[in-house]
Amino acid sequence: MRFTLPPAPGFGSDCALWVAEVAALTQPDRVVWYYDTPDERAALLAQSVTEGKLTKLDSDLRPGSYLARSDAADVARVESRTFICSESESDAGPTNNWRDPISMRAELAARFAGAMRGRTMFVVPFSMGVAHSPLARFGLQITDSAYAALSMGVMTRVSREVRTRIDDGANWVPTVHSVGAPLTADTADTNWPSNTDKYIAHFPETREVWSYGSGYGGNALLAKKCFALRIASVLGRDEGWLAEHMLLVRLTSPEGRPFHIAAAFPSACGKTNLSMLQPTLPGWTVETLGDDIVWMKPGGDGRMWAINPEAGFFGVAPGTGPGTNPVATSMIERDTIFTNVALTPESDVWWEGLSPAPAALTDWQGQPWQPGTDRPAAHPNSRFTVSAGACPLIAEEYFSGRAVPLDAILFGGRRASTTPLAFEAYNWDHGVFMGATMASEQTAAAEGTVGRVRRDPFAMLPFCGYNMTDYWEHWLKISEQLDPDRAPRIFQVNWFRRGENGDFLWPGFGDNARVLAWICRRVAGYVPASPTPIGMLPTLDDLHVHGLNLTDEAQDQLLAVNDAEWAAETASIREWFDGFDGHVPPRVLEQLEQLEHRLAAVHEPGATARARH
Ligand code: OXD
Ligand code: MN
Repeated sequence: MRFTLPPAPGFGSDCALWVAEVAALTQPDRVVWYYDTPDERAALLAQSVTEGKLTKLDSDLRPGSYLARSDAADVARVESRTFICSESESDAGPTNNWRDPISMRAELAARFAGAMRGRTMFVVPFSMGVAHSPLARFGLQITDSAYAALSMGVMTRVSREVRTRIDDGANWVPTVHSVGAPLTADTADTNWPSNTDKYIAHFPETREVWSYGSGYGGNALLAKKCFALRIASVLGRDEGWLAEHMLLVRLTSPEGRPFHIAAAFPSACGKTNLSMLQPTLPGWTVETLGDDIVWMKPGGDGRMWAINPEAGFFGVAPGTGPGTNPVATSMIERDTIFTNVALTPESDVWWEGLSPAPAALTDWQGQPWQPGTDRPAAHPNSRFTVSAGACPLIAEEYFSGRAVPLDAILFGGRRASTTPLAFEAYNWDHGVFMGATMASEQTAAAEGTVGRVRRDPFAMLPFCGYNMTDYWEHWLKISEQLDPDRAPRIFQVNWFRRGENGDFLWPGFGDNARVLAWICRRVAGYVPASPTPIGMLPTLDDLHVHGLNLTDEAQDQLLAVNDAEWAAETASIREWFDGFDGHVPPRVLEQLEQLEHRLAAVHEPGATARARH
């Protein structure tokens, strides 16, 4: 028998009809609308504990908190099974896995047919952004995973009001998720049902997401990467705004001036830590607005206005501890869902970097673990899921939904060499070039070889829902709606440069405030910067590093622009641009030429390091 996916409902159409069509295809035992009210949440948590899908943690040590353990083969985003099914292949571009929408619909229909048998189908109406904010967007997630429904209740604003607004004709994005593990009379359920066959499929023209086979993070919480980045980037292209993989913070200077900074770093490169930083510089304060996604839009005043469309944090647990992120550590003391961390004998959680290892643990796979065991107790991509409202530094905009005006945009990644601690772009186009050529060592957030350097433009390589070079063009074009004197200034940062012995040269964490303060002072026009071939650099004095006891090597290397490294970098950028078959926007190519020219000019007789710009 041949099955078909229900047609996309289209903006403003009847959601109940579409829900019925999805149910007819997937054949769940029951359909439940889930509004995440306190009663519904308590009941679903209790049921998940009874079914063995969640472990309740000790109520005194970690009140209101739970542990989930995933299948060992379902622990990260699966980029190789993430598809952009645009009508034309060139709209997906060379950095995405393209699939023809008609054949993908047929392939998915065969997978989704009967996929929810024996299970409950939850229908979760959610808003990205506070529901009445002009930048908010609505969606529906259908899922057969209680864990996904509960997590959506934390990560987005789930409510009956959203359903009413949808029923009244508001636009909404349809998303469907199945773990792909139907139950029959002779199949027993597992604690983490999933399927080795996985599909994370996006249909940009019809704004749909269909996800099959995985229950983990961005594969399953479809409001996050699938909607708020991949589909939203397409909406932004068509409507004149940007959906970005960025954190958002407000720094207030000792004089009381607020600065809003958005920063794009690849997954697991410290966005959560930076968004909750505790400045070591006296007088500066930080408020947290978001740690993963920013939607931004030029306002009529020529400034760029930004919101965090999410309502919670899905943060990487390992490495989060009182020394690295005391704010997050206290934020997850209660009411948190942990996934793939270790369990203590007292029924609390533990992971590498939280505290000295306890004498005995149960590891993320449920096996006994002691210090000295040759595998980590917590999976490197283990996570906490917690409401943003629990963050002690959360900004008022989390409640009001107001947008904030951006003063600076940062691009960064993990680079052991080449990229100095901080520098500023000469202008918007140069900043777009910096974003487009970002590179970082790969982390455990996605499948793949950890540590390999890959280009990750705008930290959006896995998340841009359309052709990467069209996306760069869109970034260039959007500046036409900005006032050059009020547009956010663009910077590049790298906390991860290493010395000869492999140690990090920069202390990072709270001391990153020294770099952010320099950025704010640049925006305010209080400090000069030195033009170099790669951009405008601070001096160590400008970064107020006294008292940090930096080694001689760190003082020498943190801000160094090394000729041989940059020769290799420009050659590698050129080679990478060649892979785009002549589609790199001329204004981006021009930036590469200018960079090469500035690097060459430094060696011309009588040249100064002064840059051409
Ligand atoms: C995330 C990611 O979960 O980027 O935020 O992988
Ligand atoms: Mn992310």
